[in-house]
Amino acid sequence: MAFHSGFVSIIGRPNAGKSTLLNALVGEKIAIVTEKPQTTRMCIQGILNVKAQRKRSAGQIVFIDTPGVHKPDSRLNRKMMQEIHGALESRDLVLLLVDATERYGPLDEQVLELVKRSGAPVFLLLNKVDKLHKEKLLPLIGRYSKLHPFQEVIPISAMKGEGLDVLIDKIIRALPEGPHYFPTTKSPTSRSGSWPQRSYARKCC
Ligand SMILES: Nc1nc2c(ncn2[C@@H]2O[C@H](COP(=O)(O)OP(=O)(O)OP(=O)(O)O)[C@@H](O)[C@H]2O)c(=O)[nH]1
Ligand SMILES: [Mg+2]
Repeated sequence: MAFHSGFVSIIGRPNAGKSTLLNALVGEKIAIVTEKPQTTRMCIQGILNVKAQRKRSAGQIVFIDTPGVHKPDSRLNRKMMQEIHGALESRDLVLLLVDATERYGPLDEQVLELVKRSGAPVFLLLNKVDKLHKEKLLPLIGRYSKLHPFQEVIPISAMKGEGLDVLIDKIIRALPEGPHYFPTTKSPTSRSGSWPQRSYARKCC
């Protein structure tokens, strides 16, 4: 069976839950998570090796966690925005993460513009659905779907691990056939869930 692989950037405004998602996907605490916005200051890579399952190919996903998109009004902020631009250039797929419990605002607009300009295929992830009243989810998906022809719109809870099996499955299907970008020599991390994999992390950019 074919092997699918590629680079997947996680983009969103500060505090959307990008680093929480990266940690949950690779099963390790490789990125700092706090309530304080703009915690992540440079790109961090997490590598996830996925085994073949039923009709899905095996693959390797290189996730890139980025700083939250913000106004580049200081030297550090400009450097952080450069990291985001870099992560958008060298990717096969973008995961645009929004906090589903927050109002869609100018910062989200700014993130979407960046993603649109990159021309990348985009999955929209509605995060923190564990805090959202269930009846609000469908209208929210409807509203977001009108903003851009997202390849997928997937509700998740990065904190509780909800929706991540579906997400990984769809990412593998969306990625092109490709090589192992990184060796798979590390021992498997223990993680509950139905997608056996080996993962490890490194800094990027
Ligand atoms: N309830 C809930 N909280 C979440 C979820 N995902 C993240 N959080 C919380 O949201 C806050 C921000 O999470 P981070 O992962 O640091 O967010 P980030 O997007 O990486 O933030 P920056 O690096 O500052 O851009 C933390 O308090 C997380 O615990 C989720 O699915 N549900
Ligand atoms: Mg972060």
